[in-house]
Amino acid sequence: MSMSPSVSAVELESHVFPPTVKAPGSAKTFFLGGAGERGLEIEGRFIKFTAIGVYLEDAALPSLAAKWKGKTAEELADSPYFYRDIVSGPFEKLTQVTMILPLTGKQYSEKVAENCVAYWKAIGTYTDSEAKAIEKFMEIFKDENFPPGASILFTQSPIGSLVITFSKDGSMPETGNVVIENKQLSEAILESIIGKHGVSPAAKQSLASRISDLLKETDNAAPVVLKLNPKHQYKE
Ligand code: HCC
Repeated sequence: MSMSPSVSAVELESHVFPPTVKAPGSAKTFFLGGAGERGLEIEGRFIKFTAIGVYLEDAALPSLAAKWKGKTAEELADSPYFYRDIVSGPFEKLTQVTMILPLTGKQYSEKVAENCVAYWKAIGTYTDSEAKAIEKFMEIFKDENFPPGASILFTQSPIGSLVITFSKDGSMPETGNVVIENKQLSEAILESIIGKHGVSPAAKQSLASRISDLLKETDNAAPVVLKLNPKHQYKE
């Protein structure tokens, strides 16, 4: 039996991220792990451009519990490995980026591309295949326009497919617009938001405090059941 954890909605700049959603391109239900704004300091003022919600498949909680149950929000927030485990954990993620200010597809995708490429160069994994995936990514956004309230949705599977969906009014479409099969890109997009140099410290803080609380409610990890290869089983 799978039950969604009991989570609350988060409201940011009049956009409401509901507690649970059905993600485009996935049959699963996701709960709101955390949400926060992404802003830029412009002429000494912090301007909020987007509101970002990070949703996780229900199975994320038992998976994260093994290492992180019992830690305070502060301990989670201080651990880069916690965010790494969210980005690369064996469960689906849904990242929703909702416009507070209008952005063109070109503006948005250039910023994301810049951060992904910087991340890959830093960890030494920028190859031809990533360059191609980023090129395809920019192409998808080239003619798009995102007025306030519009959303970009990334459904990220653990095997590495990235489903990209556009929503003009913040509602959740049933199906995605395009799929890019590139695990590195799928992970780098979320990494660029909540990773070490993530663009949304507010989303990171929200994830740490909500997940710290949610893990208190998880059952202790199920015992590991070993499956023996019959060839190797002991027989009298
Ligand atoms: C990223 C980088 C940026 C954003 C993201 C993930 C983002 C972009 C905002 O979600 C933005 C703000 C001002 C601009 C262009 C883009 O939300 O001029 O890795």
